[in-house]
Amino acid sequence: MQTETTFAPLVFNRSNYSDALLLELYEAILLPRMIEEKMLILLRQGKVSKWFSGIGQEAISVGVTKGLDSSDYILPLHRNLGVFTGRNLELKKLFCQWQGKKYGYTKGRDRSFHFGTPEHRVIGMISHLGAMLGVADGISLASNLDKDTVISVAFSGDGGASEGDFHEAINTAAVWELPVIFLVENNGYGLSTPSNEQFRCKQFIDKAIGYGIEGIQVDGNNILDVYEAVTSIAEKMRKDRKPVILECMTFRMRGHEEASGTKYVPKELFEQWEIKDPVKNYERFLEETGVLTPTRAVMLRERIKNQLAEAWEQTFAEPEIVANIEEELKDVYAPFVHELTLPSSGGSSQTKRLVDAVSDGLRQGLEKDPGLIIMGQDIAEYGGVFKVTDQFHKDFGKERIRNTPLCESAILGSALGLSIRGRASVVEMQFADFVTCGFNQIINNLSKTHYRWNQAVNVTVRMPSGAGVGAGPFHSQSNEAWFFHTPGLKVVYPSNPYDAKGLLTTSLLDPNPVIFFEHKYLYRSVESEVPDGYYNLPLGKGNIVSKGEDITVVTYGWGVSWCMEVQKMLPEVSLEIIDLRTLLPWDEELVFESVKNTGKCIVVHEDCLTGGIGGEIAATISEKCFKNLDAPVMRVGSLDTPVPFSNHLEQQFLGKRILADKIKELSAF
Ligand SMILES: Cc1ncc(C[n+]2csc(CCOP(=O)(O)OP(=O)(O)O)c2C)c(N)n1
Repeated sequence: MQTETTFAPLVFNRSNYSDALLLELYEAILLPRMIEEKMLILLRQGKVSKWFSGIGQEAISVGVTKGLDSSDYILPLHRNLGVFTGRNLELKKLFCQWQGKKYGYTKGRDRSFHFGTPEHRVIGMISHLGAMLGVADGISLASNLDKDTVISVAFSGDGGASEGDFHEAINTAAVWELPVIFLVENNGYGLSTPSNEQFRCKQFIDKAIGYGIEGIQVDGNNILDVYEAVTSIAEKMRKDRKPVILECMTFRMRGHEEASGTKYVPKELFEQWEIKDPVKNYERFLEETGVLTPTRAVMLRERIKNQLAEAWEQTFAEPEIVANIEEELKDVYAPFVHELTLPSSGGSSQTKRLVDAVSDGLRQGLEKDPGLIIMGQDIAEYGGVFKVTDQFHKDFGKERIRNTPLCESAILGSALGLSIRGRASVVEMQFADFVTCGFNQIINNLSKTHYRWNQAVNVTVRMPSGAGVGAGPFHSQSNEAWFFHTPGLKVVYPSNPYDAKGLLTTSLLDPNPVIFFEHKYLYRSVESEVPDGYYNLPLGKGNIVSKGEDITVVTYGWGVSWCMEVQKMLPEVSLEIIDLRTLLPWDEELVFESVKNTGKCIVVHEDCLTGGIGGEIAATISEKCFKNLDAPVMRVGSLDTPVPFSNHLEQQFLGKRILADKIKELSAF
């Protein structure tokens, strides 16, 4: 352990390592250095674009990768080339990735190290720092559930450690006793921001105390120190499953990225850290101990040089991507063939409330898939704030009905990690409003992962939403539009108990992230006949809940009840009420067909008017059904204010207030 950085040539402790191992480490650290040296030349020649250099920090990536088993997961960042080379990724494929070629890991869809390759157990980053730390939690949670010995290592920079995700992920791992090494590469800068403008603690291992876990600090430039630390932490962690913060002290010898320069870094720091260069020092040590002869060193460099030249030649020879819209759209979602299961004929059924139907669906989902995990705040003994999972922990155990700390982001990240390990999961937001605290995971991680690197994301996020219960601006929002706008998500919004159960059981099977809305007011106010046995319903299919001739009403959720009420109030107008059931993708065919017959259409939702999904639906109908329309497509939404608390204000807020008048107006056209 060390706390102060000393600027002297590195001293290596070879322990009882064999010559073969020492040489293996040498080859492993030389390769990323030589790739980077070549990158700098290619950059100057304008043959490659952006590059984040890890020169000076290679001992960390390489020491970690070599210190783990090949079955362990690594979640590296932008300076961790040595992880990718250490796990023997094909160089041509890696270079094609950087060049945006189709042969790369993301078919040109994402850049640099932004990809996962599960076969190598390397799960790369998204741009948003901190986002992968929670994913490591999920990966290691799967290890605990499967009772295997796989661990994970999640990288963070010292700058990225200021993100809330860092705190949430470590806190969750500490509470759940997950085998994750949270590795902080402390290189003193986050882009241009020095440590003293980033955090106040003296060192990151001090933070470990607050999380009740162990913190270990090493000289990150010394490959043998890193290797030793990782092997011993890993050995212990496979038995004693607790997370550890491993702080590696190091320095970035080049700019944040090659175009950004290094003016903000005092020159003497480069001189001091040059003395501690991880590659040169290790090479010197090996030569001094006779493990590496000069001839062997020259031969090795020559071999790598040729290998790189060949891989680059092949990369440049790869054709540029031919853009193809169909192919792009196809990969946004993981393929899913829905197998319709109808309620068994003659099976029993009961009148149930929506809350009971959701509960039923979840219960049967858990029975059907023994790998399925539910995570949420207060969902075990307490049963969840709406009692949807009441008593579940008794039947399925607390491992599967998992109380979570108040860490929305880490838990949604964990759900992605579980998916990577082949497990489906459900995350219950206590209220849909709180999803904002996990927004990044949904919008940037869950939704984009399949498109980027072909990983199925079987996560259902349950969202108790909506107004009508006098709960004010932060417990009443309709926020489906936030997700409707995000390719890669599916958005489901049932209006009644029968649909809620059938749509939920399908969502649990779907290998795509599903944002599943459950209206709080409807939980206990609507009832319908619900089969006791298992059944499911297709996503993406709407339902005509009331046939009519004069006006097509497109709605969902609570809006369905509003429209049914208005139909009773206005028997002179015949409404064809369509319950969309799934908002993304929405059932255009069903809607267009109805509009063709009625010639008039109104879109009704509880969400505020401006930017609500009604705008998109109305625009599409106007465009696609123009010839059939006898009037403009109209919309009803709620007031463009936050959802107010007082009952009087809330009633005024809700679009229901103007619905009958709008229908009369449309009818009069
Ligand atoms: C959430 C988020 N905010 C800002 C950025 C922009 N950004 C990219 S790298 C970086 C600095 C990161 O510093 P650090 O975590 O110390 O890692 P280092 O680059 O030093 O390895 C910043 C601010 C980002 N990628 N993600």
